[in-house]
Amino acid sequence: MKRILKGVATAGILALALTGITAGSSSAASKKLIVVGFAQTGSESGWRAANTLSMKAAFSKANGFKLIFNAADNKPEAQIAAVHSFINQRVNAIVIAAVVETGWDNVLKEAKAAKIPVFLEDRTISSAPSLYATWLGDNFLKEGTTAGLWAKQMVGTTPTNMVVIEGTTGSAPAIDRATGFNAAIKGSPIVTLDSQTGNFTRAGGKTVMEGFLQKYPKKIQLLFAQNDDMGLGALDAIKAAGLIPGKDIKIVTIDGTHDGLTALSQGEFNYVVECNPLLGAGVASLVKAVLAGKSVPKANTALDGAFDQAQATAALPTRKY
Ligand code: GYE
Repeated sequence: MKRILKGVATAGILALALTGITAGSSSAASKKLIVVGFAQTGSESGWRAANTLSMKAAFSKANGFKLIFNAADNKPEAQIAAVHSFINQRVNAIVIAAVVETGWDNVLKEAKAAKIPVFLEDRTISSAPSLYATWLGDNFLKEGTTAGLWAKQMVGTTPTNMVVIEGTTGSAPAIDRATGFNAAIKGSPIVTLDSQTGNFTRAGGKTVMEGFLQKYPKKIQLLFAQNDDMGLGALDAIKAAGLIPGKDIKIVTIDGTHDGLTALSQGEFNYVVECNPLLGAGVASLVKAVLAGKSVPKANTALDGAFDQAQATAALPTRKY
């Protein structure tokens, strides 16, 4: 992540989204389709479901693509195997939403040797930028910072015990959101009692929160869940313990899915930072540009907002994911 963001101007993803994708539909049938292998993380969350839909819609036949889709059940080995298989199938381009940041060098070198450009979607990796064409995703560090600044401002001078439910260990969003959040709460009276992974899933969030509530009875006042789904899972555990989410335990999450904003609108969450999953059109434009020999920025960042209760209520009727 750091490597990419350093000194890179982020550029017009909206412009990209608007240009590349429109050409096509009627002439596409007569043209050769661009074969793209997409290695998706899995189907861990509502965010992921929206991201998969967005990618499938953008990489459609009407837009000139043949998409080979693989979901790796959040297993790094399975994901690398999928990329190997894309290389063996001689696809025109490979898109990866990397489960974890590390372990990519060898397979990316193979793709490079086979002259197949690789596009990173959503998550960043720690390999040298020369091993891939470009990345398009959200700014996870900033999301963590926004969540942390809200927490700091919310607690004011009141000593507050916090627990954290982390995303997939070793994933860019888990690493960067923690870094941003921790830096933002520095100097505040927030004490981190515990921090454990819930793998970005509802079931994981519920199990981890149950453990926290047993281990620290009546002590927890704030929960930072690194995505909506884990926060939603935690709600069940909090209610089962006879506590009121949003009141007895304040909750801040990241993503801004329909379900997350609904919980916020109902007062069960207290703040939600947005992470836009609708990246398909932007990625498809980048693929077309690179295959056409155009130069593109190495990093392309989506813009994200944040919501309090009133803003969530206002946004829900037109929320697209
Ligand atoms: O926050 C989480 C998903 O990589 C930004 O992955 C994405 C994260 C998202 O499963 O819900």
